[in-house]
Amino acid sequence: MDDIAYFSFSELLDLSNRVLLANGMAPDHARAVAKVVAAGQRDDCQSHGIYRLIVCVNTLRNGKVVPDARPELTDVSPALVRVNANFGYSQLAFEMGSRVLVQKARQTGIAALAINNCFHFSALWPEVEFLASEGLAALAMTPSHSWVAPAGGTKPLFGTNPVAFAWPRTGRFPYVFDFATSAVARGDIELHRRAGKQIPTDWAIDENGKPTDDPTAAMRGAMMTFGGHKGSGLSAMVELLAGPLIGDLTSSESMAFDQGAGATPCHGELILAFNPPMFSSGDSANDLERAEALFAGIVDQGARLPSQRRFDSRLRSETNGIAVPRQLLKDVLALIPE
Ligand code: NDP
Ligand code: PYC
Repeated sequence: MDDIAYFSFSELLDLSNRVLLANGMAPDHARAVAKVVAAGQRDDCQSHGIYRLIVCVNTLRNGKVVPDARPELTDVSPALVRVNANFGYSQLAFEMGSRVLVQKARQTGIAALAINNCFHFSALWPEVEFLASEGLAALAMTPSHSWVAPAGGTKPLFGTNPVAFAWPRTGRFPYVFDFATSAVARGDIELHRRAGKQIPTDWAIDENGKPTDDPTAAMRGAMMTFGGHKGSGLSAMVELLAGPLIGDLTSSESMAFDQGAGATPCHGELILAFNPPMFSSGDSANDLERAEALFAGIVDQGARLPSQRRFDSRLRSETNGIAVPRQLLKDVLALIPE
């Protein structure tokens, strides 16, 4: 039997939605969460595709997340909107806040959305890509749980702390990068463990501070930042801007809040949006053309743009269907109670 099953986007949305509803998530949250995990699978982001349903359901079952939380929006100032997710998943809070963020960035040139008290498990590219589709440049960041040692240290302190950026491009996919400030997302280590595969020895150290190729030992020890002190500095920036700056938890505080439940991290997120025409000193069209020249300078020498693999996967999924490993499908279907 072929070990891959293929789905249309609407079939995968429906499957994800059913799993979440069957585990007590409110319909509007289930719809919003299903959309991002199905999009992750469509774009071949295995660590943040439908595998995340397993983690979501575990978090729903251990009672940490509020499955029907009502996000509350506060219009703080002309350039700042806050959404309190009230201990629900982040997606609905983002949907609510991002509409206001777009209006504010259009009016003021730059605006921020602070999301507080959200359970956060998703990739950030769907968020910055949405803002780019509205003609804005965008930057998003969020902490997680303290799994990562600062460069030169051996004890977990930082989260895997992703940073995502998008730049709008007319008639093309936007320029987007989205990466953890750790050597790799923790989800990737978990996928290696599930597949019985070793990990590269520069991803993590074990509990004795020694490099390890064993995913289980890595998860008990500490993950490494990417690029040594550079990733470490960026990771601290994420802790500060999406933590104390917005009145929310750092990754170690999120871990303490978890009380050993093993739930999805709960903390804040910061999203910034920039309106290019308002920043331009005059000739915005020319500025955007110069941005295109920069991208051409990357691809013309044989390098690839970040997210190109993902966009290619998206187009392939649209033609061939979205690939789901059968073992993963079995594990996801098993989440629906009899
Ligand atoms: P990857 O290392 O897989 O990819 C990082 C980025 O670099 C992607 O935009 C990728 O594009 C790009 N890229 C990869 N290789 C190249 C290359 N050769 N040339 C140019 N660009 C390249 O990501 P991570 O493992 O660090 O993170 C994976 C996901 O996990 C992210 O979406 C992140 O948001 C999510 N995450 C979420 C967390 C949370 O708390 N919510 C915590 C940590 C991670 P492409 O995709 O096209 O390969
Ligand atoms: O893969 O590191 C990760 C992660 C943490 C929270 C959500 N994803």
